[in-house]
Amino acid sequence: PTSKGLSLVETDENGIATAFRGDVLQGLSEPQKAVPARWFYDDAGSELFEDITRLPEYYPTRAETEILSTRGDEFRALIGEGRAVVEFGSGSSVKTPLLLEAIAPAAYVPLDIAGDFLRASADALAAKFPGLPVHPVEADFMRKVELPDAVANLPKLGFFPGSTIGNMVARTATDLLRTMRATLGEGSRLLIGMDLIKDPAVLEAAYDDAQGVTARFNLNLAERINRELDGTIPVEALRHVARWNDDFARIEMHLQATRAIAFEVAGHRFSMAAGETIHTENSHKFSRRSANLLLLAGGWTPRARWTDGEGLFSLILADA
Ligand code: AVI
Repeated sequence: PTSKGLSLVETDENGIATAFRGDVLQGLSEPQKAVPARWFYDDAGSELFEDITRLPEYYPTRAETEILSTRGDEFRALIGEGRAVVEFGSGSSVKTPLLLEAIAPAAYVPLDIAGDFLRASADALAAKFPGLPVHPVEADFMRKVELPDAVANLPKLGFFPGSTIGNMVARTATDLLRTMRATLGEGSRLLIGMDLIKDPAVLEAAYDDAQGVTARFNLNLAERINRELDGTIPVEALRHVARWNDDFARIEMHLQATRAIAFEVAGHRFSMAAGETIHTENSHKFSRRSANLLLLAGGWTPRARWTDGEGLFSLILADA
């Protein structure tokens, strides 16, 4: 599990993730079957996600990296030096160094639920920035986190790149934004990536690439259920679907049954009619206004906004 695993996973004595089992059994029992997207990120899913970020159709990583690598002077002027950067999720190998180079922070605090991943990326960052105090904290950032004493008196900059906020429905997203504000405290700022609404054809291609990597990422969730929860899902009878939901301005990913199927998960029986789907992910896209509204609802005042040259993706700086 890696930095996209957004919730605490408890395991029972059999090593089975009880939270995973609970979410899957409940989600498969709903009229619209659904499994929360955080369960994509086992080791195989995390590797597939890394592959996705390098796909020609998947523009968000490239666009956000372009902003971070070309607007450093503006970040430094607006954010100022000497803050403690608190990253929600372990630092990505590319984006975090770009920000740290630009704003010369006083400390770096990556927060992540996955301890091994956190320590590995913290070590890599510390090696790259000798002299920068790095204080990794193993924690579920969906809840308020106590930051290390060493950064208690420093002004904070929260960093939440990647548009991971878009994987949450508005209620969860506003809860997280408010929790971040509580974690970071008065006078803090937040630099957050939010993907933009665009031509649905571009969006659907980004989530249904020609090489089929996103399809494998989605199908890996069914394979993970089979591996970890004694599942018998006939994965060959599921197909990856990515569709634009215009009412909610989001790409939805589903696993669709190509024929009527029946299977077991953790001793419970389920069936799907031909054409029925399991909803596996939402990826919300934002306009300038809807992004600002979400931030305001979450307790943050937007102050500055950058987009890449093609206007595909935005990074927003907001004040607590
Ligand atoms: C992690 N998250 C921001 C990705 C996204 O674009 O919503 C996850 C993803 N799902 C399919 N492709 C990428």
